[in-house]
Amino acid sequence: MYQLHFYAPYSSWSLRPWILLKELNIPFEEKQIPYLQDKTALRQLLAQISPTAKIPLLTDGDTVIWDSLAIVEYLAEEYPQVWAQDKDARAWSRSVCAEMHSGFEQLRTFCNYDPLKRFNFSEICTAVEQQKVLQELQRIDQIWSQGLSRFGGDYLAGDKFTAVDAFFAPVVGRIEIYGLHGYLSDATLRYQQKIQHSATLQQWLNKENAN
Ligand SMILES: N[C@@H](CCC(=O)N[C@@H](CS)C(=O)NCC(=O)O)C(=O)O
Repeated sequence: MYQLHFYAPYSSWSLRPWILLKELNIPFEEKQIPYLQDKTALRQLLAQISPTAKIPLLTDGDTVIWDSLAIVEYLAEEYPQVWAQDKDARAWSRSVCAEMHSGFEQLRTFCNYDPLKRFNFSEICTAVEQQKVLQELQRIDQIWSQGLSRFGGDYLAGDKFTAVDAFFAPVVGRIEIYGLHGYLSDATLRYQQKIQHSATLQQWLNKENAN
């Protein structure tokens, strides 16, 4: 059986494969790592598990897969429902997942993923920082609007939860944490609320720290 090594609810990168496995009902064993405040101790602990000293990490017998994008692609080999059935939707999904994986630096930097807290965006960010974040949020709104209208479902690539929804789940959280709802259009706000209040995401947020 797959084993997913992660820490919850503070690891945004771990949320991606975890929520995908849960939403798709793929059996796996949860190997939750204690989230240590001492960063050196945390890094030493992670180095024992992962070649990059980072999580998430998936094992499948002797096969070890690290990095959320590689994990998703590995799962897709056995479970084609990881990506949308429609070829065009799959191509779009892979493109925006890659864009998310390698970009959105401002959002990551200034809107740290601290999912159990709430912050006032205009108080914790300077005007310049806000502008940088909002530029990226505009792109998120554009991506989500495009997926919702083009593939015609409640999810980004159609009527089922797929990897592209998993990849944007941490952004759903960041919008909630920093109260950025007002910068979304109606359809994307509905999508953000649907994911934020889904039973699966709530299960993630309620995860006990393994400490
Ligand atoms: N690109 C990697 C990023 C993984 C990553 O940065 N994970 C963070 C947790 S959210 C981590 O393990 N940080 C530990 C550290 O940097 O010491 C992925 O997609 O899995």
